[in-house]
Amino acid sequence: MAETTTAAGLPSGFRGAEQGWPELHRIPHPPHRLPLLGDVLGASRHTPLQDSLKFARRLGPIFRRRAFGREFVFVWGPELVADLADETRFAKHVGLGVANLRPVAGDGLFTAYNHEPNWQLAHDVLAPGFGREAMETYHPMMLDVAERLTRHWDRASAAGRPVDVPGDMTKLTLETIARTGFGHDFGSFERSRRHPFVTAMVGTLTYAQRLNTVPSPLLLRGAARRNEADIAHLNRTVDELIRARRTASGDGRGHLLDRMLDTAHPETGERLSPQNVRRQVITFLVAGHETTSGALSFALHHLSRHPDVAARARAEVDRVWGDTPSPGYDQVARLRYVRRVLDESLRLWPTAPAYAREAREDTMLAGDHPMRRGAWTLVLTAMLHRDPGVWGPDAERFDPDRFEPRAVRSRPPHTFKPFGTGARACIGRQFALHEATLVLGLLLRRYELVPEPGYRLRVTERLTLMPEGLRLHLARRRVPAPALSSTPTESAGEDPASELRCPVHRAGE
Ligand code: MNH
Repeated sequence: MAETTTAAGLPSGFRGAEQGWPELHRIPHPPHRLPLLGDVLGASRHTPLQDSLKFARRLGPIFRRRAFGREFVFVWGPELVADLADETRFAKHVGLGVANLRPVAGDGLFTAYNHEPNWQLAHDVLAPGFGREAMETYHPMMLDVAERLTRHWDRASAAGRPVDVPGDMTKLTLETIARTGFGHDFGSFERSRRHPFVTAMVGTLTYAQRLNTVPSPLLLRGAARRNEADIAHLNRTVDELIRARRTASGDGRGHLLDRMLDTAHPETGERLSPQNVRRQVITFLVAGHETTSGALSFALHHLSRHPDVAARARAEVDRVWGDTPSPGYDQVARLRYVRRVLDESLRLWPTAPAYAREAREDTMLAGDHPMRRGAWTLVLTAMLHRDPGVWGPDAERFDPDRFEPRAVRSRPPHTFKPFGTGARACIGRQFALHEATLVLGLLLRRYELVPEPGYRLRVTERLTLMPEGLRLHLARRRVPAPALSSTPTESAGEDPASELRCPVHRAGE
């Protein structure tokens, strides 16, 4: 599959802003610019996001940076972000990191261009696979994988060893998506070395990230060859998976792969091609695990640092779950406070920290910045989530109460966007939130989380964010006593107004 590339070898979405923003000169940029490299002072190629946050603080709600001889516009001011959420004038832009994944994921959901027919087809065929009914069938599989994690952590705590949080969360989320998506088991918790499939996947992700931060892909020729081999390995493995399911006839157990293979479009009767199914499988494996793993890891970090929050969350788990060994599907949604802990973690460190939007027509951004059709900008979610104008003077402080319903209602819309926006927002949102809430509940109920002395949060950036080197010590709790009375909890369940045609996207997004 040949991708269009520019002379510099960059994906075609990698266009500078000079052409698209007629009044670019009005957008501030950092003061010290180097002729060739651009705004590199105070910037490191390992931390592009965190550098952008520094620039954002200095330069305000819209700013630009120069890299590789091109200009890039960044936006995080709430009025600007809200305007960019207008789907009639703006749409997802496939560029930079997303475009770099095209060789791996092609026209799969995440990397498809808006005009590619396979996006709508795959969205319509797969959306029910992320609806409530499907989630209920994934729940016992998620529980199963989570129990492998707790067995692993029980051994560590018995031996007095700290646990490697990001490493173990990545094993957990990978096994969960492999199991619910394709009925597959990578054996992550049982192996001492990574599964070759995982190595290949991480390899392609790392390569895609490096393409963003290197002036010319020619500098990566050796890595490019390895990348080709990694992609070939991924394709081969997935094709085998698909073949195995095709021959195991009548084995439909409601995995995503079953749906992809068996479901025709509800209106047109069209089906996904085998080539496209392969791309969706790779897409879900890639998109479905690192972001959730990071979200869980940050949440565990915050919980270990805020014993008061952990105690409140734990009390909720004990109250809602009692001593049932296997909480049911509905008992996860009832963990309202645990869910707020997760939201607040995703506020401070949205693990997919930015998304790109482009103008569908010549337009004026927030009445102030003219954009030509096709011009695009990066929305810095991580900075939007720290705007004192929205979140108050203590915006940097971890406080789950910001997500109490009344507090949420008092904020303007489009101020919390960890899952992106509009038609191309995350299809796996409910999946991720259910999985993460379930796992946090199980872990809080079982362990006290003790930080490692002297650990200071450092955030590593691949395409996603992760707390680097986070280790926690665990103390086993006593098994919770049976609840004396089952007090009715805060009104649980789904918002009745969420009956939309698409089971994934709701009103208000
Ligand atoms: Mn997910 C799109 C964040 C979990 C599958 N996801 C997006 C976008 C964001 C995002 C942001 C929009 C990107 C863009 O506009 O370019 N996703 C997350 C986060 C988590 C997450 C923060 C966990 C926490 N995502 C998941 C899971 C799955 C998944 C789990 C699958 C099981 N995400 C996707 C897919 C898309 C997407 C597929 C692309 C949807 C589309 O364009 O139609």
